[in-house]
Amino acid sequence: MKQIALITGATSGIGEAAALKLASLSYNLIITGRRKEKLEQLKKTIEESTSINVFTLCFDIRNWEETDKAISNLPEEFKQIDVLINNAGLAAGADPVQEGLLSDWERMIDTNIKGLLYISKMIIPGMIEKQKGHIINITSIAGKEVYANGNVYCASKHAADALTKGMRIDLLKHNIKVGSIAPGMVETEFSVVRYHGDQKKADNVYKGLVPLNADDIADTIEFMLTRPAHVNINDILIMPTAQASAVYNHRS
Ligand code: NDP
Ligand code: 8X3
Repeated sequence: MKQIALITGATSGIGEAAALKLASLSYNLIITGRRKEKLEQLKKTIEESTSINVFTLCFDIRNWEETDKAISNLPEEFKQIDVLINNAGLAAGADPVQEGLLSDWERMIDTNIKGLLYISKMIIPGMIEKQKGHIINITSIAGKEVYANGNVYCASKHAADALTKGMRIDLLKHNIKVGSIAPGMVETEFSVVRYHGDQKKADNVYKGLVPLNADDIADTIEFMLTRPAHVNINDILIMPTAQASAVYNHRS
């Protein structure tokens, strides 16, 4: 029987690449996001080229009732989830804290912290019942370091890093692996979202250097998932060669 993986935020970037990678590793998939057409397109792409079954869940992870309803109503054949990739997340804005927008702060805190908690709360009981599971949280270099104008995004990713550690401790006795991947710059829709749709500002983020791409993170997920049962990778900090820290980059 195929194992089942649930990937949040699979409509673009890292989540989409992770879905394609996990399909190639023979996982049946539950993919989530708010953009229904993108979810349906990805399901079609995977199901047309593989023997993988894909179930789509279109909901806003910031909303507890929607999250609860989506997971509670999974069909029987998708209920036994083996792997949870907590990927959905975003940065909104890059302003000094004194100029930050309340709406940006709420989007980041509600998605990156509360969303991660909501979906985990729904999935963990099934893993405890089986005494087996693997949770990978996509955190960030922003969860290790704080940089200018990163304030609330950095705080939300520090929280995701702390939650990873806390989950690992609490789930230890249930044989559930918990780990995180903390990427530096990855070229996805991330910067377009951060700059509220300003493509020019987004392009500038990657100007003169080669950033990571979403497949690099999907490869890292594969590495973590394919370790033997007695090995858990706690955390991987992965950067482009041209990036040494949150603030030191080499641009040509
Ligand atoms: P993308 O913007 O390409 O993807 C973000 C995904 O999150 C989308 O699928 C989006 O789906 C989903 N998402 C966002 N908000 C919600 C919501 N409220 N409810 C449900 N789904 C949501 O960015 P990335 O792939 O780069 O980002 C993935 C993760 O990686 C994030 O947690 C990000 O913080 C982290 N990260 C990214 C880095 C980078 O440089 N790109 C570096 C370090 C970490 P939809 O819009 O359809 O809802
Ligand atoms: C995304 C990477 O450097 O913008 O988490 O924080 S960074």
